[in-house]
Amino acid sequence: MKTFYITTPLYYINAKPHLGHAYTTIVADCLSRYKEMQGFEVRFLTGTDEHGQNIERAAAARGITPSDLADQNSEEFRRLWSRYGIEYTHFIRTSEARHYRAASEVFRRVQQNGFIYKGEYSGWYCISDNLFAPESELPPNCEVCGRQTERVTEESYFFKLSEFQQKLLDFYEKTPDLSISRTSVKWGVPVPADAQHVIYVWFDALVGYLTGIGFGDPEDDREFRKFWPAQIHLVGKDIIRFHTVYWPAFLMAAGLQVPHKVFAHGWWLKDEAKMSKSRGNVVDPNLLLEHFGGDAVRYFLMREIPLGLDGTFSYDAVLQRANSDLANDYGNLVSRTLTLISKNFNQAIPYPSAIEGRTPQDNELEGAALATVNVYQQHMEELALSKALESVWELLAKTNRYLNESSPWSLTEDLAQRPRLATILYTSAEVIRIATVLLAPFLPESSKLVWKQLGLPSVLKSQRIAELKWGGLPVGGILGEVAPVFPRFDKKEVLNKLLDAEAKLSAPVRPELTPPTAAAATLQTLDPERVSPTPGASKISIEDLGKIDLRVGQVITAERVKGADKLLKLMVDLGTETRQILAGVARFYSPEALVGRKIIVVANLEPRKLRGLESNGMLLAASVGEDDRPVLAGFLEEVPNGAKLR
Ligand code: ME8
Repeated sequence: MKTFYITTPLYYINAKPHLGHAYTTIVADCLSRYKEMQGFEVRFLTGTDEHGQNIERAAAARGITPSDLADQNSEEFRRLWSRYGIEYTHFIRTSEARHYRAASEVFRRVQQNGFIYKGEYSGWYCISDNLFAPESELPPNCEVCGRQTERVTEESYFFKLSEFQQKLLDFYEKTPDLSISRTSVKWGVPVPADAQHVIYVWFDALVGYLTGIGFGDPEDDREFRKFWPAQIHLVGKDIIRFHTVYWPAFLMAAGLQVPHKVFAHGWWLKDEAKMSKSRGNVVDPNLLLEHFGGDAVRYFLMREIPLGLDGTFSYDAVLQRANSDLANDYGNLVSRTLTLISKNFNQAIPYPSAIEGRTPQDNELEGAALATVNVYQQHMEELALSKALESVWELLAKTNRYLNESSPWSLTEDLAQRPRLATILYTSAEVIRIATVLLAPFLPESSKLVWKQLGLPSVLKSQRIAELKWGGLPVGGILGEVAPVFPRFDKKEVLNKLLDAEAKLSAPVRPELTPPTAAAATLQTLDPERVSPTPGASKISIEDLGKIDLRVGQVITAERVKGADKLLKLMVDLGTETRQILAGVARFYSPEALVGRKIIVVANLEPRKLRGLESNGMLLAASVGEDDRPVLAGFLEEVPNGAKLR
């Protein structure tokens, strides 16, 4: 049997899944279901990327361990996939023991082959995207998320990316070598024979595509040998470079085959920006599911934008698709055809005579159905999923027109018209059967319901698309119970409900990066002997405000204070001087998480001694939740150290 292996990115678990993650995974599910219906033996891998500084910070900010955060959020992903009918065959978590084994093994092979050396890395790094930025004097903004990068200087292992220049494209002719280990992070796969270092999170995560299907399993790596290299790594366009530059080079260096194809799709936008947790403009896929059902959302996502382009999300557009395409075009065709058969032929599929009561229109529709099967397959092979759906909808529209023109409901009383009536209804029901097979990869739940109503005993998933022929609907077959499959939504009512639910949902945020909403947080000064701001305290004059000297600082070093589990001792660069400040954040931020970070400092506070150490200033942070978790205030744009806030 031919094999097909498809992967989605392994998603970061520093936050819950949003619609963007659901999108990629649904595309992969549709493709894998399609390939299965083409007779392939399919492996479909998804999973979670759990290491790195970003996750360490997110966990610290919540006061839990990275591994607890990973457990919670990885489960959220799995639960969501099952609610959307996503049938992956493999799920890999990069914190699993089998993955540590595989990632170390690939690292070791690359090292043995002479492509790794030890040096010192000093450069700008985005901890959110785990991306190195080009060298420059001032910290550049990350090209993916736009946030300011941080200076990182540490001993590191390097991967000789330059060695693959010839094998890869011209465009990275001058690419410098790539730092592939970190010493400032602990949460990760240790470098073989040098536990001071952990493997760079992208090296680690990409190997997940191998681990998931058994690479490095000493007992049994048959799956790996059978399914690698993957046919498609499906990703968003944000992570093309990792998949098309680093990944093939890592694989070549380890002596492994490179994937056949990396396909990058576009982004869902909201308010004209990429939907992303850190921007706080995400749509909750669980909320959509509760209001529309999984299939309607799947259909909307696959149909609304061509794979590869960006698209703007709106509830209105989902409603429009659900009501007009699903309820009207498909649902209505099914219900009027099957109801007429039920009423007039005692629930049995009628016999379409080849001679009596046959018209050219019947032949034309039959031809259109078979042509659609071909066109649909061509589009699917090119990953043009929305076009494949369009082709099915053209067929449904033709069939609705055919019914309107041949008007079977006006023939029911005339016995002489029985053969004509039988032919019309058979033709329409047979188109429904063919369309339903084509729609099965997209609408796994509702297509099964239609299949049952057609009275077909076979398993829909085991139908072979390429073998679809006219006449598969058995004459005399008894229909199942006919009932509406797709609800029609009252636009106003659903929109109101959605907006209500959205308002109630205090969207979970990447705690270390996104400021919480005003309602949930007040600003606090991170004084270790903190006096909480009193709500409703009396107003102050502008002159009073002017007395507070607020400045931008950057944490240069951070360390724990012995015997004080809440305190961190920070050295903060204020532009013109470096200050020692003690901050009561140790339960929520690790020292590593703060180094390099821009903060806001109350600079003219009287110095005080705490635990025998001088503290010369205070940090500003939001205070969140019942445990008053501090979330440090910061800036999305670049600001020089020492800049005054007014
Ligand atoms: O990048 N529109 O994980 P991640 C469409 N862990 N798709 C979107 C999207 C949007 N607005 N936002 C996210 C990582 N996605 C790494 C991957 S792979 C070995 C490691 C989808 O959680 C899209 O597939 O940031 C994008 O590439 C992916 O989520 C990024 O997920």
